[in-house]
Amino acid sequence: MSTETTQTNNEYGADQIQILEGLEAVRKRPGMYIGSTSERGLHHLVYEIVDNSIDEALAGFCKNIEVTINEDNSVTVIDDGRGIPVGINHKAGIPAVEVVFTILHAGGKFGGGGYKVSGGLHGVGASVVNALSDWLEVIIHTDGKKYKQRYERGKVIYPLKETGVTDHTGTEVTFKPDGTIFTETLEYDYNTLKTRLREMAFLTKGINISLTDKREGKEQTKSFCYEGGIKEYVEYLNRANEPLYESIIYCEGMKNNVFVEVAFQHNSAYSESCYSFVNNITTPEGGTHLTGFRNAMTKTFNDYARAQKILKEKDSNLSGDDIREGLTAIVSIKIEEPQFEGQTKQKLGNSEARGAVESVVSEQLTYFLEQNPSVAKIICEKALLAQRAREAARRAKETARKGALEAMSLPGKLADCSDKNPENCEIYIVEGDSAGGSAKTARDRATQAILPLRGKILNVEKSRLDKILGNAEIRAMITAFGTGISDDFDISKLRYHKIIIMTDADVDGAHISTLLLTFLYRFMPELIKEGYVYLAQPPLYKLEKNKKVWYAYTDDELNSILAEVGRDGNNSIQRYKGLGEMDAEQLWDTTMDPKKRVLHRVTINEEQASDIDVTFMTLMGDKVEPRREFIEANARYAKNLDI
Ligand code: TTJ
Repeated sequence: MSTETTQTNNEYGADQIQILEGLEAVRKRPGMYIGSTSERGLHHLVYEIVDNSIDEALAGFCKNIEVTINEDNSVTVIDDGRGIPVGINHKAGIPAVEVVFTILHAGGKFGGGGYKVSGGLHGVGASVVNALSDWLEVIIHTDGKKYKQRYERGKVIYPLKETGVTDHTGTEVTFKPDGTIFTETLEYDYNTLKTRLREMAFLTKGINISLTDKREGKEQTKSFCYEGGIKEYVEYLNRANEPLYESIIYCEGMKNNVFVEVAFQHNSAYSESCYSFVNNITTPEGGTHLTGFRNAMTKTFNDYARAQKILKEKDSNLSGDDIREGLTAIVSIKIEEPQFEGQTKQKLGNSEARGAVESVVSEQLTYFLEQNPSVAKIICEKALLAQRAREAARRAKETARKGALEAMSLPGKLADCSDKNPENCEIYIVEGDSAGGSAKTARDRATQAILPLRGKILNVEKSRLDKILGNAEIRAMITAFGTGISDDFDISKLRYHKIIIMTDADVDGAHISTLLLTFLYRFMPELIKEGYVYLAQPPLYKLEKNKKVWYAYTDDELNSILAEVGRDGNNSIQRYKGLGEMDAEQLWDTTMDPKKRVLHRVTINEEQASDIDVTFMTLMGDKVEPRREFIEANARYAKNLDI
């Protein structure tokens, strides 16, 4: 305890001690309050502050929120709410705004009225941001006057002061994260903030949220406002697909003190994309609210299909999976005291949420189906087809399993490696037989296995399970990897710790890579999450001069090599159009030799899971135009796949 905190020279000295001890605890163990001090924690500071303005919007008093990344990587958040109260809080004996920024867990609880519904990772609020900032300044416009206060590392620099007059109300907070706490990075990422702020705008209908980057060379701005809220979110997620029907089905209601909002629409694809939120926080592991939604969907559609004789007496019930085939849904609830469970605290535990969602959705969906029989029929028929395909798939899987057990055979086209320790082993998935042949000649037989694939591989976004499991190329991959898929997946059986996708460095190659990644993402996501999947990078150019050879992997690289060796008539530049143009030795030198090659590990950022679904749906969906635009804009998918 430092000396200054024990000097009690004014009437609220005792409170001051408590305050500083509280914030000191935050500085000692920042991870406990914001999850981490990495880039992720740094960004959470912004969300914590913005959450306060969102609360004000939910209370009905704030329409606009402006977020600015300043040149020094400090961040400013401005809203047009009522302004944080500046009057003395009688319990603490200091202005309420000072309570908000200096007392742990004080956020939103004072002053009565509307309850605090939104909340950051742990709902800890503004005082934690203050404690972890080099400095923080708050400006309040209220009752015709302007007020200001500054803090450094959580400590008050001067008492709240009046600084002038104003003709509007609102709150403005600027903070600079503390470099002694955030040791990894202090640089804000525009796209990370953009993704989360867009999500917040979808989840709070009608709110206008803008993001502006003022850093030199990065100047840009974007604003989000969705009058339709989560209905528009579903439309956005489904934008690259063919919806099965026009309407986006929407249910909303209050039950057991839980506010429930659900929006969904089916598309012609086969996977389910369902995102759930509690108080605007994503719950990647679902929980009671999602269970309630699923129960309501299964029960309501089965009841309807029975009543309408779409399901005959002899037919078995539609399963939840059948009804959710091709479903894009958002389930968003607001609840007073959310209980999060599970290892990562990402799963909602409150039992009252299950009943609330189930009852709101059952009631309103039943009504919707009665009013919209043609939509109801389309969904039921899709579910019936799914049910039949699922039965066929079960049979296909059974035979596949038997086949694998009986023969224990690896695919014929696989050139396996001799080392049997998966940690040492890698498998190259190679596009085309001719490149596959060169790769087989070039490889290190001890540790490198080659699996050539012929032509385009199946688009799993557009095929049902029975067809997918019947596809020869996909079966070859499954058996070669050794892990099984979906529910049977067992990562401990993985035979190679590097799965390397090697395709031509052109648009077709990029498309094939994407098809392969889509398959892995849908059926073996753990392989990507655990970092076992890589993209090889073949060179784009070969440059020869005076019997010397250089390879360039990008246009920039070619230019810098040319700058070095001189641009003259003795250069011969070859533009590789495909892997097939390289002989075995060149392929080894440029793309396979572990000492020289360039590999890109494919990763998924959990927070961007919904964006990744969109990425795959964009690439694999029915509409050609978004796909072409996407491929052109992201030649190596650097944007969302974060390679
Ligand atoms: C609380 O109840 C009385 C009227 O004002 C309410 C309030 O605190 N509103 C409010 C807080 N609006 N905006 C904020 C806020 C904005 C930022 C950017 C940061 C913080 C900590 C609070």
